[in-house]
Amino acid sequence: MVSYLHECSSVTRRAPLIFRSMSTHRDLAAFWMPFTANRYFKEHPTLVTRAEGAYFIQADGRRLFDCLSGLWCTPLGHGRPEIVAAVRAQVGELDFAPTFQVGHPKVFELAARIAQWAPATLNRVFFTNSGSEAVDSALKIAIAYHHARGEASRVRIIGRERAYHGVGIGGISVGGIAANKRVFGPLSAPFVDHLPHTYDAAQMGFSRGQPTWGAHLADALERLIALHDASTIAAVIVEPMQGSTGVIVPPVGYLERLREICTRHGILLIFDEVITGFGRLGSNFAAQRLGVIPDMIVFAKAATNGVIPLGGAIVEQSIYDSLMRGPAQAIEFLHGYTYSGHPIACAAGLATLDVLASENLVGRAAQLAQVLEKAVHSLRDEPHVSDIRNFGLAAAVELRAREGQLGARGREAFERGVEAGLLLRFTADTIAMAPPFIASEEEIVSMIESLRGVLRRIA
Ligand code: PXG
Repeated sequence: MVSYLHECSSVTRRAPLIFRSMSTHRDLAAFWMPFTANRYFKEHPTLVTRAEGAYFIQADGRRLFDCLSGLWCTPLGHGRPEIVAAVRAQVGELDFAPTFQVGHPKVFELAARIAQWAPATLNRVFFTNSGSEAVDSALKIAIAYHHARGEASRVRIIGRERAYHGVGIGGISVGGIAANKRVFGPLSAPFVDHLPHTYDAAQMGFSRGQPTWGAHLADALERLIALHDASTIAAVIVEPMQGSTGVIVPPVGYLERLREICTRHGILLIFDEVITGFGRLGSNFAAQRLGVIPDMIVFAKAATNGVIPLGGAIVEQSIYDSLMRGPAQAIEFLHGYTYSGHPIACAAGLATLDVLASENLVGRAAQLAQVLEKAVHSLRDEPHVSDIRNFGLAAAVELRAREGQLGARGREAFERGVEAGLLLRFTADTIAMAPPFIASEEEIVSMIESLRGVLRRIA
């Protein structure tokens, strides 16, 4: 997700990796690809044309194991029949309905079901179409909440270094990946500040699960409060586990301490669970796994198994209640999207939650997490490996960058991975993995063994 990585690689290809269904590169010209080195890709395209279960399939029939569940969004695998059927039925029955001043049954049903998945105190759901919109919505809810309570001075939001909260203006402002912010600095919200990130290779290198060092880093929040005064701070937003920046796992006690400080100062705590929500850590949300309950949870991605875009914010009831004031005919919160609670996305969401529950796939993720942990740490002595991190069914293998060529080794691993039947995700020189919950234990082990082969083959 770090955009700079795509600009700095000068790896030369050893072999063509892909089929070319397009007759000329010109056919690839019109699509401006997101977070991608467009010129490089269009010279060396990697295309997939089908997917089933835990695999993408290329036009020549080659299968690629889906090591990151799409972009962290397809934990039930591709082509899940229950979701396909639900979407098909919905498109025939009610293809669109507004949710401004009108409702349709599935949007209420899905909100109630998501509330059941969340910690008990979080039971009001605002829908969006993406994680970025969900983050911006949550920030607006936080500010509106304080405003409604007569604390309109609370407008500052605290994010964290290395955070990824999407690409909306709010998300960019509280995000902490410098390269993503650089050009857009002038658009940044004026009242933000950032906690330090929690990664320290010397203290926590090769930790299994949560590092034991680093809880004290939460005390930086006290310093920001001392600097800005609590009366100016609306919320703190953090990913419980930072995904995009390379699986940075929260130190034991760190989030607990953030929670305690926020509560003491009347500051809302928002967990951005776009990656960790719906089972990735072997629990419904990271909040339950870690036993730290925020005031809002932001979600997206796996909520519909990636089939139809849907995101949202799950909100503590008292926050919702505090905004339900003024004349009953007046709109309480001036915010929403044309497609908030789109019926087809809701149908996909309901089917996804049904499958997750009926097959206890969250429990399965917890079980597979142990297999992944054991397997991934066996790569420790392989070439180029500088750190390995894991939490739940997610792991990252960090490679040493080549001198003066940040990202080049990561890209080469990606390309060698395709040759070895893996669709890997690389961010600079870090490989992130978050396999589908429906993968077998053998497939997890074999993904790591294939990666071992890749590491031995790259320069
Ligand atoms: N918050 C978090 C924590 C995310 O990880 C977003 C917000 C934004 O969501 P949308 O739906 O607007 O993209 C994200 C997205 C990767 C990768 O490879 C991660 C994301 C997106 C694409 C790739 O780690 N995270």
